[in-house]
Amino acid sequence: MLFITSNRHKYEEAAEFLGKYNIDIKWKNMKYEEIQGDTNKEISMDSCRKLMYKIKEDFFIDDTGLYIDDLNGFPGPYASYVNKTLGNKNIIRLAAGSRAHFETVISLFYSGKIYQFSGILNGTISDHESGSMNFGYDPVFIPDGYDKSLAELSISEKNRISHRSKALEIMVEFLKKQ
Ligand code: ITT
Ligand code: NA
Repeated sequence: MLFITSNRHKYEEAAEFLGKYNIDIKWKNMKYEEIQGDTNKEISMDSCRKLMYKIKEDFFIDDTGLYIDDLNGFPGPYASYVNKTLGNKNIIRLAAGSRAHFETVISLFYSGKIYQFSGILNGTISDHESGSMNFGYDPVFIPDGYDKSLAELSISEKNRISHRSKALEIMVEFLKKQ
């Protein structure tokens, strides 16, 4: 199965998680245009449709958003752009202490059809950056039940609780039934 992403961290997390189920994935980085949209689900569906005409084998993609309550859900599906432009220092300045959640939507192209699976992780925006796992917003996101940021967790620790692993787990359940 191919995982199409430009993001090395996403691939590493998915490979660790799916490895436990003996599902082997191959990383493929393909350029494609992402539409603007209100939800990760619709953006992901559109991207998946574009890619399925180019790729003849089964594949999946991962679209992840960060929704910050005090900012009315911003940056939501614009997480990638905002991470590059504002960065974590400004996220702290704007939203330290706010409730927030990540949502991952996986779109799977399997035997000619598209299936979507999603997972959510709730937490709080920290007032400082911490941790050495430098993936996106992880240094400023404190997951519920923890007193440290996601960037202080190893890949396998993050995979026990994350938005991405929850979505992947539902995909695994689906694949088991096929
Ligand atoms: P793709 O090629 O897979 O689309 P991307 O990096 O552009 O890779 P997204 O469009 O899903 O990914 O953008 C989401 C952004 O949110 C991403 O660039 C990261 O900065 C951040 N992000 C995604 N997942 C995250 C996670 O688990 N922890 C922290 N930040 C995350
Ligand atoms: Na993207």
